Amino acid sequence: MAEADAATSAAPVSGLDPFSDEYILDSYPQHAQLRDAGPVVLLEKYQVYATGRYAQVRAVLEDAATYCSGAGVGIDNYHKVPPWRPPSMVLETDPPEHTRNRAVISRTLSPAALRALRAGFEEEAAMMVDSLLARDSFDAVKDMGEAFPLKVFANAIGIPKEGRHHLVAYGNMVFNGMGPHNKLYDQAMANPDEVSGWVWEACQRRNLTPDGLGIRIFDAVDSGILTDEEGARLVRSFLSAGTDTTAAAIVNALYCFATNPGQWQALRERPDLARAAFEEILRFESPFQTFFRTTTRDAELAGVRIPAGEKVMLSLGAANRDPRQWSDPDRFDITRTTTGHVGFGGGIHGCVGQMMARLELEVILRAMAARVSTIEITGEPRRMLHNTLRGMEYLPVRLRA
Ligand code: OVV
Repeated sequence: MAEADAATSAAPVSGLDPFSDEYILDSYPQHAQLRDAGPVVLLEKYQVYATGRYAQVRAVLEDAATYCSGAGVGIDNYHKVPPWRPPSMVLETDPPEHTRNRAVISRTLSPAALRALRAGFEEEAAMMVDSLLARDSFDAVKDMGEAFPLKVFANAIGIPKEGRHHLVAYGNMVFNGMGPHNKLYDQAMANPDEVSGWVWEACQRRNLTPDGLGIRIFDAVDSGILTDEEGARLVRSFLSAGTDTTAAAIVNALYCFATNPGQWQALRERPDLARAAFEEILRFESPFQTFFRTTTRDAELAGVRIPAGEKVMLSLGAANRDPRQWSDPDRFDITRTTTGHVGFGGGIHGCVGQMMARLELEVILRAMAARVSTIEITGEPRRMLHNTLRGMEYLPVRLRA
């Protein structure tokens, strides 16, 4: 926040490209290079600032007045490049609009509302795990990661059953769309009208079930806080943020336990660790790897100058493994203290759906812990090439009772 002065220095320039195949396929050594290049660096290729260090990521998250979201949280500055869709009313806004809109979403995700969903989620998780146990092997990406939120979360919101696969394509647009206009961006945006059109229809009041969470957003329309269009756009946030992120988290959970069988046995012995295990999964394999803020004024971060109007990339994935913050960060340990991880972001924009995500993952991990003795990868997994999310494209798995 301080004006640039003699005590500050220009950011070191880095040749890293966090959106390249090379970086995505081998992220952890690359994250280390990003952190070690300095507390804040200038990414030469994109001319944006970036930090992968925990302390600086946290400092930016906690200072929304200096590092705003209203210019978009992808690499594009919406004041210069028009957004590819009408901006999100929570993700891509600043106070006071953000505060008002977030409160509307927050109310629908109350502890009581989530408690009411638990029994149904447990039943679905048990059915899913039983049916997967009956198969020789399956693709954890399609058959678990995508299948669970497409059924359970989409039912909870109350959207139509037909065409839900569009949600996965839409999440790909939203999250690849936060990156540069590279081949991943172009692939994700291949069929924009059909996908966006389906999602927008699903957000309309007339298409939402009377007992779901989505329709509750329209209470704020009835009380005059939002217009109809704004109500639909807030429902769109559920659908944008709640499918691909959770799908990646489920797949990353399977991957973590399959590759750390001792940790799986630890969870089986103590299923009450399910919630703690999920936090460690988010720290260790963060689904939401990267997003951006934009400086509202000349800023200074760890002694480095960042001029006003610049994009700053936050690498949550790198911060969650920063050895300056975590001891033995590259060890997956479901008994460690994960307090303060930034897998859900933080500050005023910290994930508003995090209790929903925790509920989904907890019921899956508990259903598995009660039934599954071993998790085995049966073929060559393929990592997902993606500008923002960390997950798998294909993960063949066998579960044994
Ligand atoms: C957290 C998040 C990710 C993607 C989209 C949105 C939110 C949204 O509000 O549309």
